Amino acid sequence: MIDVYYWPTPNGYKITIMLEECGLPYNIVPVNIGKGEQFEPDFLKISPNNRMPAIVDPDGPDGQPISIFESGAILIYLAEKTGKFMPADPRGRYEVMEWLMFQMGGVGPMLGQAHHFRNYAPEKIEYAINRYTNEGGRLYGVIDRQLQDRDYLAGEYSIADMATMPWLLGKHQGQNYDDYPNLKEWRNKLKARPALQKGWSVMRDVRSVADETKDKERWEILFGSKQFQKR
Ligand SMILES: N[C@@H](CCC(=O)N[C@@H](CS)C(=O)NCC(=O)O)C(=O)O
Repeated sequence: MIDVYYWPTPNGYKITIMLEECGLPYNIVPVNIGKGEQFEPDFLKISPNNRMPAIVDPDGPDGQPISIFESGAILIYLAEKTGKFMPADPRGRYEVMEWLMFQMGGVGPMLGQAHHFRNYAPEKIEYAINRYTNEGGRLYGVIDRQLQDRDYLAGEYSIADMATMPWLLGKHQGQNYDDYPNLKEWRNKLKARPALQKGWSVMRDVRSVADETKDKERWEILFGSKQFQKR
């Protein structure tokens, strides 16, 4: 069974959503990033960037165990393992890759910064809040335009949709879904999928933004000196 090194965050949800959509059995190995478990030497062996998610599949492509970190790489791995949610034909496959890379390089990092400066930063820095909120709005707009004439980001429902949807957190990122009607419709359609709902709810009850901002130890681990120690 696949071990999923996991904590309930948008990058974690991507993987549980895909596993649920594929009907693959999995075992959750919690990595409590608020307690610093991402820095444990054993975890760093499979995820050298001290970030979750990561997976260990005892039945890798050559029949041997394989570990993978980076959520985009994990999604591609699972799509190739199962033959699901990424077309086999090169044109369709590159289209999925384009939108997956757009999520990994743009939507995740930029909206993550919007979320950080709006909700977690100890000082309210207007320049940073505006920069990332505006960039976030631009990215919402790109998604909205892409969905003008298709149902899913890359045509068919794919790992690109699963990667992007959990990252669109609306008001936490200074965005209003009503300003992006195609995005809103797509998001509602995805939210109605039972497998997506199941994957998106794994351990969700253990975290809330309000608790995180109040918890100084957690803040220090994630954003303070503990994060930047040489390892
Ligand atoms: N590019 C990575 C990013 C993963 C990432 O940022 N994970 C966060 C939670 S969403 C994490 O593990 N944070 C722990 C830390 O900052 O120390 C991926 O997509 O897998």
